[in-house]
Amino acid sequence: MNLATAGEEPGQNRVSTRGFLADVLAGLAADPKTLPPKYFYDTAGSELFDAICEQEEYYPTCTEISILRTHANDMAKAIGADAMVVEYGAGSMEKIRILLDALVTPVAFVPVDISEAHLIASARELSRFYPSLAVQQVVADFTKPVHLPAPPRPVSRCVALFFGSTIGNFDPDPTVAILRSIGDTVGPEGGLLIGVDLQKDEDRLVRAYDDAAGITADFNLNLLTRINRELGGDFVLERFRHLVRYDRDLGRIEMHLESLVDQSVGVAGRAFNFFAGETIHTENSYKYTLASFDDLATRAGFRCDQYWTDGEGLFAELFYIRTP
Ligand code: AVJ
Repeated sequence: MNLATAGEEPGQNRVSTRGFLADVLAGLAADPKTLPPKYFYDTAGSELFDAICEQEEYYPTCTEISILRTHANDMAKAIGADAMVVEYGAGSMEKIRILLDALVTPVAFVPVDISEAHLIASARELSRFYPSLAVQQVVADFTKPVHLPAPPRPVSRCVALFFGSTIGNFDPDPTVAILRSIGDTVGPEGGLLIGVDLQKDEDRLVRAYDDAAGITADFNLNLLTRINRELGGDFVLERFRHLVRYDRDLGRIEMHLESLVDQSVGVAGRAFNFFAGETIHTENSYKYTLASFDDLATRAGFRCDQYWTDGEGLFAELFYIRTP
């Protein structure tokens, strides 16, 4: 068992305060205002995200889990024995365990995530269940090329796992770039098993991002709490509200934080003015058809080997092989 964290110095949060500050100042100065969704996941945000996944309206998590449960053996067959599995945006123990239980003698499990605390806790827990599996986590931003650790024994194939429709956070061109960089990481004949949220009726989509219990609203607003705490911001949370819309043309859910009043907010000694109704665009979540996603993956140098969906066609799990 290997629990060393590659990629960054131990004890350091990968999201440097300087990078966070620069991104926040640039985003709030932009028109329209925007903040990158990767900053949602501080400790509180990661916990809120886990709570979102338990909301009845948020269908992606439970749907993907049921697809994995139903087809794990076929997926394991497609991946093959003695694989190194690299999980991008390492999140749910439940999902990875379903696959690990089906895989034949996997060589190593490499979770890659930006939240070090979350990553280490998850890796520890996983190691308890798979004592003979090398768990070699990497703290990294997966939008950039990832340097993989050396496996403890020879690997037949390297397979990236990208669950949860996390890829949906990115616009189409960056998506192609990320998929291409995953292809470079796994190498020729490497694989990619990716979960993609599918287009469906607007009402169902909007409810998934605006749950009745208000957990997604808290998740969105927590970004302001984080800015207040880490960057000396003075956002008053009561003066903003969680806003969700679906852009049918672009096929994406958008999350915003809407200013309820005309106001000025300070961050790190700088002032940002908001008019009532003005929003900070905090997240996109693209929804695809099988064909529209396949188009992006093909552009990134992958060919689809197999895919699996649920009975309602809500979500898809696609297995790609990198073309040489
Ligand atoms: C983790 C990016 C897949 O887009 O559905 C959930 C994040 N945001 N609810 C998504 C999220 C609001 C989630 N991803």
